Amino acid sequence: MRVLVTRRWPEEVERALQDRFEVVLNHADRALSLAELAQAMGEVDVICPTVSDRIDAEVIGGGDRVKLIANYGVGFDHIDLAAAKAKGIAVSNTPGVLTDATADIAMTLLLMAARRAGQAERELRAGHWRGWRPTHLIGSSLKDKVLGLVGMGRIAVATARRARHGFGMRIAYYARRQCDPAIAEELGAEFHPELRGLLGASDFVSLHVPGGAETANLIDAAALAAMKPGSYLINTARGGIVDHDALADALRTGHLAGAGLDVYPHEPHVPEALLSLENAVLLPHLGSANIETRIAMGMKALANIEAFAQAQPLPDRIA
Ligand code: 8YV
Repeated sequence: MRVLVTRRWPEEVERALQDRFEVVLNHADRALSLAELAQAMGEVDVICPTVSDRIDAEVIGGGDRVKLIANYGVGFDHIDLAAAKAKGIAVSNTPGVLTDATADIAMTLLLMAARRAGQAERELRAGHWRGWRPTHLIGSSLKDKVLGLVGMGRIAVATARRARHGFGMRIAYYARRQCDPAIAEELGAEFHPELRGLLGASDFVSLHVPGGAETANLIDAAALAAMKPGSYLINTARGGIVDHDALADALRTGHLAGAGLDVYPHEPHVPEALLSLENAVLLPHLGSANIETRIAMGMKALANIEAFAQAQPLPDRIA
C-alpha cells in the first residue's frame, strides 16, 4: 500500500510507517496545494492529512485510488466527510491522545491572559521595564472564578480538571446534554442549557466545540456582549467559532479584559486587528505540540492504516 504523509511527522512515526508501507514523505514540509492534494488522490491508497490541508469535494474528486483518509489530528472540519463517503472513502482521526496536551495549552492561554504574560514579556524584551511597583501589570486571580466551558467533551473535561483541582476555579458548562453525573460531581460543574446563560455567568469562557458550519461564528458580537464585563475568552478549538472583528472590538473597548487564542479561521493568517492588541495572547496552533503527543497521534493514524490494510474495523473511524 502506498501512503502519503502530507507534512513531516516525528521521525519515529515516519520510520514505523516506512517499516510497513511504501511511504511518500513531504521532505520540504510545505503545505501542499489543492492541485497537489487532488493529484495525490489518484496516486496513493492512503492519504494522511493535517489541519493545514483542505480535503474538500474537489480534492476528493481528483482521483480514484485513495480508499482511506487517516487524519493526523482529532478535528476534521477540513475534510468533506460527505464527499468522502459518496466515493466510499473511509476516514479516521486520532482522538484521546491529544486531550491533555490541548488542555495544557488552554490553561497556558488562560494563565497568560489573566496574568498578562505576553504583554509583560514584550515590555521586558523591549527594554521598557521600569522596575517593580505595586500597580505594575496587574492581572486577575483564578481562584473562585467561574470557568465556563462551551462544549463538554474530553478536552473540556481535562481543562476543567486542571482549573478546578489545580487552581480552585468554579466550573460551569454549556453543552447539548449534561455530562456524566460522576464528572459533574467531581468538578462541581453547573450545567447551563443555554449558551447565553453560561456566557453571562463566567469570568473565563473556554471553547471546546468542533469547528464547521454548525458552530461558525457561534461567538459573534451578540455573544461577546453577553459575556461579563472584564471577562476573558480562550479558544483552543477552531478559529471559525469566533467572529474575530467583534472580538477585537470587545478587547479594544475593554468589555473583555483579555483573550487567549491558539486557532484562527484561515491559518496561518492571524486577523490583523488582533496583532496590535496587548490584551490578546496569540499562539500559533500549539494545542497538541509536545513530542509525546505528536508521536502518539502518528501511532494512532498508523493503527488505523494497519487495520484498514488488514480489512479490520478501523479503531477511530469517523466516516
Ligand atoms: C492538531 C488539532 O495538531 O487535532 C486537532 O484537531 O487541532 C491539532 O492539535 C492538528 O489538527 C493536526 O492536524
